[in-house]
Amino acid sequence: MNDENIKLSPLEELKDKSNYLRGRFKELLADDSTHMPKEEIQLLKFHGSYQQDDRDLRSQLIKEKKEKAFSFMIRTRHAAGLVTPEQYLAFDNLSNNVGNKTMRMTTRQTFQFHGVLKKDLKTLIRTVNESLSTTSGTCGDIVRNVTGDPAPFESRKKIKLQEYCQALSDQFLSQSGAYYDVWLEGSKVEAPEILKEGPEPIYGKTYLPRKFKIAMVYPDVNSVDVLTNDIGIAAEVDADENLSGFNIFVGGGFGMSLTNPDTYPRLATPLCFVKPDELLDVTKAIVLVQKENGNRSDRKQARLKYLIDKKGMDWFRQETEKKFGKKLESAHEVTFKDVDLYLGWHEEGDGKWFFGLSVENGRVKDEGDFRLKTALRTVVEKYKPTLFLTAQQDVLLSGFTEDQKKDVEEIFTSHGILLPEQISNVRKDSMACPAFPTCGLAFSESERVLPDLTTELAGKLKELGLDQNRIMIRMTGCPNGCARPYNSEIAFVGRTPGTYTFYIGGSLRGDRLNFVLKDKVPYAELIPTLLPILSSYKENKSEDESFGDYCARMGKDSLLSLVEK
Ligand code: SRM
Ligand code: SF4
Repeated sequence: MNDENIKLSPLEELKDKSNYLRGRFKELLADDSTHMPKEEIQLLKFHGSYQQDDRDLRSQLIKEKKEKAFSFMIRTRHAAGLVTPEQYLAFDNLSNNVGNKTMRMTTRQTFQFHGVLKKDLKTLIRTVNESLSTTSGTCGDIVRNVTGDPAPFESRKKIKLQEYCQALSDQFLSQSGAYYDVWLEGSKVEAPEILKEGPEPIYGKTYLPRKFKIAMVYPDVNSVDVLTNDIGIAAEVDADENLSGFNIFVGGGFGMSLTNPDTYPRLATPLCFVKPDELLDVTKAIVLVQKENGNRSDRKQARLKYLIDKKGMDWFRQETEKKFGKKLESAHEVTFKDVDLYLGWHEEGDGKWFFGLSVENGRVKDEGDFRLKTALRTVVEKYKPTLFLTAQQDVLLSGFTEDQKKDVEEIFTSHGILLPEQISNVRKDSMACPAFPTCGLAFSESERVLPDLTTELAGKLKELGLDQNRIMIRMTGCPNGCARPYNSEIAFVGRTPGTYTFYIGGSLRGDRLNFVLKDKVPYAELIPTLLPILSSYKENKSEDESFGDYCARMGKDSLLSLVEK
């Protein structure tokens, strides 16, 4: 135990006394209240759900002295984004029957349901489990969904990274029987043998100090923003394309608070190289070092990145070696290429094709002539493709034959969905977090305003002759970083209602943090602030230089002088 652990955060006591996350759920789910008490709100996260209230209605309801409009967000778990067609259809039904009729593909390759009432929580969680998925450990102080490169190329399947992601996800799944007792008892789902009364073999009674994220990519292809994770894993292959091992990076994380200078975004740094059969043990060793040494007093300092920066990489390496039981080999050099969105048609191998569909901000919905939800359901019912969610909030539909391609395209276009080649580059490379009305932490709008902003910007880029370039924009409603703004070429981070901190200079490769250009920029000023920089890029960039690389080369002062001119 370290000094910080002398006065523990109240959540530590709550976890300790929860009887391995059982809390009082059984009795609370049986009553007819619309919401949970504050203790169970925290414990519920470990089971995959957040209590929220409709922020559009909040102030009016308070004025009228009425109860807030409570509902729940629920997140599923899919290692490397793999979703079976049966799961997809079950989720589509659930969102219609007990959700707000939309689903959201998240930046960590999962689905989120919103607007679920307390009385329907059990139905939703049971049905997710009956479809052989789970919501366990998708939120809370635990290892979250393990992300991984989603593209289902046959050549990559041979390297089996999907299976490694699944094995990691399984290794770190909670083994408390609470999940089964609370949500699944009496359902069709059989109690898995690994579930126990306690103790949890890895987590113990108090789980981890904070959330913990793991991601894996193919050599060079940073398709899941691997360096933004607590553990980032880059596979390495030999000259014959056989897997030779994994380079392990540690201490990535983006959450920060602009008013707390001790918090900051950090990209993961190299720790070691391990052989394929050492992956599970080395990740377990890292998680245990964080579990035993991470800050349990101040949750704002509890992520692995702060432990590593405080104690140093040498210390961290030694502690990991102690848990791992042997010396760690130094990491090999890894360089990343631009993130491939995998949109449009790609030959998988074996005569099959996959189709990458761009889904704006991951929101699957029907709205007027835009009927994405019906279109996806139609394609999934008809062709039963396996789905792979991407970390850019898009989806890859896999397993089509050549002669099915035309019909698949027609289903989408007849439902008002643009094919990837009809969408502007800037829109394809944009991401927004949900923010209002569901997220309790949002200061400004995000998902609801980014589409209009990208429409306007796409027009300006066309006028400038930059519409064929890739330019990446990410927006969030607060500095927590859910759409990973801090390595984006351009990012707008909610600061106060209607204003944003304007970041610039990240990279399409995801390997460089950006910097603050201006603070508290009103929404209406975001594009006018960007335009002089885009013009200067057009005029002065060197051949093939990306926008982010250009901005990083120019630096803050020269970019600001362009804006202020
Ligand atoms: Fe996140 C909290 C949504 C990916 C950093 N995130 C939240 C909550 C649950 C708000 C809350 O605590 O009350 C948001 C729910 C909003 C809603 O209405 O749905 C939320 N985060 C999301 C999603 C849905 C954004 C999206 O556009 O897809 C992503 C769900 C991922 C998943 O499937 O598991 C999501 N969140 C991320 C990422 C990106 C990533 O992991 O690749 C980050 C930055 C990386 C990191 O973890 O450092 C991220 N979320 C946070 C943080 C800040 C953590 C920190 O270290 O300080 C919070 C707040 C917290 O934990 O206290 C947060
Ligand atoms: Fe909410 Fe902030 Fe995350 Fe957006 S970035 S979903 S506003 S916590």
